Amino acid sequence: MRFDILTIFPQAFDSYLKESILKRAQKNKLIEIHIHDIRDFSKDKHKKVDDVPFGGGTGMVMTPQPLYDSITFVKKKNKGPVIFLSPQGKIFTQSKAEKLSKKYDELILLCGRYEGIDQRIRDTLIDEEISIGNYVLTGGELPAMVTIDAISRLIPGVIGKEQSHIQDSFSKALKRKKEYPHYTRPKTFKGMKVPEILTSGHHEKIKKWRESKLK
Ligand code: 4FD
Repeated sequence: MRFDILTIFPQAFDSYLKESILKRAQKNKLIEIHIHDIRDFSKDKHKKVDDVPFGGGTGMVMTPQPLYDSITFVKKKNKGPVIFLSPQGKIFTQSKAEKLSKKYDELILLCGRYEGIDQRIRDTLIDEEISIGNYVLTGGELPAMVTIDAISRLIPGVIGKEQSHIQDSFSKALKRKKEYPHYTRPKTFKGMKVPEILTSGHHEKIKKWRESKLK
């Protein structure tokens, strides 16, 4: 999967995407992430990317020119849909992550800042608008990272096969959001014991116990 991210805050991605499992996935050529600074496309003498809203009101709006030019530039290399991360978008779910990961090899993610983007860009260049939840953030950068993470881990080889999404409690195969309690070594931690059944080796009994503990 190829992701192209459009942002005015490219450094925001350094922390997460250059570490963790997604770093290995990039090294192993399972995913490709290209980050573009919208400001680099501004034709304004001060590289401005925002302006006051016509009709008045509070806050700033991202101007169309840098958005138009940066999106048009990225579309030459990435043939996937342009997804705008916004609190007004359709809620992003596990099912949506699965659909996007199956349907596309390439995605363009547009991160907004300020109060939003000029409506003419929305009307002409945005294919989908996605929200990661009903809350407002200072930018679409965290939502873009959440989206990339959720989609990438569904690509075969990105996460270890023992944790593969096929047996993930949140996957469609299981069709439920339930999970049983997990324990690991040591058997006793600060006096708290691991349920004995789990260390008994009785696989059938363990299966039954886990089913009884689903939450
Ligand atoms: N819930 C989300 C996405 C972006 C965001 C922004 C309009 C504000 C929350 C467009 C207004 C983008 C989300 C940036 N906050 N803030 O997914």
